[in-house]
Amino acid sequence: MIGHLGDSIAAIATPIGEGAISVIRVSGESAIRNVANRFKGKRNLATAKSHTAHFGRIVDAKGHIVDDVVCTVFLAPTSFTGEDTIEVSCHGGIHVTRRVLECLLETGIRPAEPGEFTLRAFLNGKLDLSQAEAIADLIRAQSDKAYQTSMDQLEGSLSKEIRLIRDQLIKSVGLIELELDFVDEDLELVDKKRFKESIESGISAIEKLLCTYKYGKVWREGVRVALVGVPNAGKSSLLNALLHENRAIVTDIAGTTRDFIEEKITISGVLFRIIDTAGLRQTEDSIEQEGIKRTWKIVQTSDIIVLVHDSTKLITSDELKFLDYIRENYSQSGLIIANNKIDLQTKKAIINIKEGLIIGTSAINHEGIMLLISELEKHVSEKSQAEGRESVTITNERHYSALLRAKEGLSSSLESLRLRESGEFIVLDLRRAIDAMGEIIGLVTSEDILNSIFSKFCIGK
Ligand SMILES: Nc1nc2c(ncn2[C@@H]2O[C@H](COP(=O)(O)OP(=O)(O)OP(=O)(O)O)[C@@H](O)[C@H]2O)c(=O)[nH]1
Ligand SMILES: [Mg+2]
Repeated sequence: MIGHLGDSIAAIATPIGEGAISVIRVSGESAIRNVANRFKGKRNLATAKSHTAHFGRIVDAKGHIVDDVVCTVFLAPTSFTGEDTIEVSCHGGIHVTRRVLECLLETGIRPAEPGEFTLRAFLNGKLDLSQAEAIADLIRAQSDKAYQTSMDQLEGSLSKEIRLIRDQLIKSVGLIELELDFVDEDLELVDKKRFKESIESGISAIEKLLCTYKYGKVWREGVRVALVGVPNAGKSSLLNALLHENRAIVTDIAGTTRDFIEEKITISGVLFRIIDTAGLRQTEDSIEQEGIKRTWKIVQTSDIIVLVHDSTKLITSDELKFLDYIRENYSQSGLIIANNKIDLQTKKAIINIKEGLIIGTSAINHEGIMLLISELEKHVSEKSQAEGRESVTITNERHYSALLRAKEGLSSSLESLRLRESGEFIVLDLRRAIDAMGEIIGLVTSEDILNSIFSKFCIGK
């Protein structure tokens, strides 16, 4: 899609549905001229000044009125895309919006691909790649934290940090390259101690950023909380209690939940994805077996595991097996035991579980639910503080993997330095790191990378 930068493109920029207004965005060299051909108003749009709005009508090829509109004109380069752009606000109905769009397309404008407006903004230097990605994150943000981190990124906090580290590395490479130019004269222009310190400070800055990813990712995508346990322990009831609605089917038949159910709740600005799973037990039922397989997969990808135990029962071998698995594979700080059905007050079975935090709950009369919620909240805030919350947070896997590669490059340049290898090796490693940093903000890029980023945008963005 990068090949057709000159074309004028158009797309509906507002959600398809009924609303007060819809906005159709048009951008490109001939954008204003084309729309002007179908616009009847007091002013000729083709000669309109930038940042002006004009009331009028869109008419079809035969001159029939299609809709009343307001056209807002932005002349290059002071528009979002950096090109001449016109935004047509029409009545917000599905059919009327499509009719207006069709009329405009008839003038030779082509439909925009997903993310093509933002791609153009990037290619025209209006924003860098990490800022373009922040726009997609901002639109998708479902919690305050996700909103804040994407807004910071859009404002350029990440770009600034990356440029700072990268510029320092470029200086270091420059020095080594200079020395290589004078290799025959055996001149030592670089103070190796200072050079080493500068690379080490680059590594430590990158490591700080890498550390933020664990929680950056969680803030962007939500904290995954799995409700796990044996059948009939009350997992689905607990999900319903957390959501304050009857989302999951609850019965006294063991094995009610066959497939997992995921629901979202926001606690103190953080999105939590609560996943109710199929009860763990040995079973001959093939549907249930598949459900249990999925439960294990969910356990492996969850940030917090709530083992729901029926407090009226002794711990079962399935629960013990599960706890063994957690002990071997997880940090126990991510385990909470909901000792459920405490309202029944039967002769209490002692739970001899040593790990995790135990909270007495009753999904039926909502006892312990607030405590459970505050523990979920505490878990995230404690962890994020322990990880050292920096002002810049890495939320995107692409950035994370580029930073890892940058760190690798820097580490091997240090190793080459230690082994007194030729400066050429050091330059090669440093260049690798510089390029990886450049990928984050889009200084180094390929059509594949751009396509994979922008194809995930919505049409009209
Ligand atoms: N008294 C009491 N009963 C509960 C409580 N939580 C769940 N139950 C009951 O226990 C039974 C099983 O509850 P579910 O929520 O379906 O249990 P589950 O763990 O999802 O079970 P599966 O889906 O079969 O794995 C139902 O009859 C619920 O009403 C509780 O806190 N107190
Ligand atoms: Mg269930």
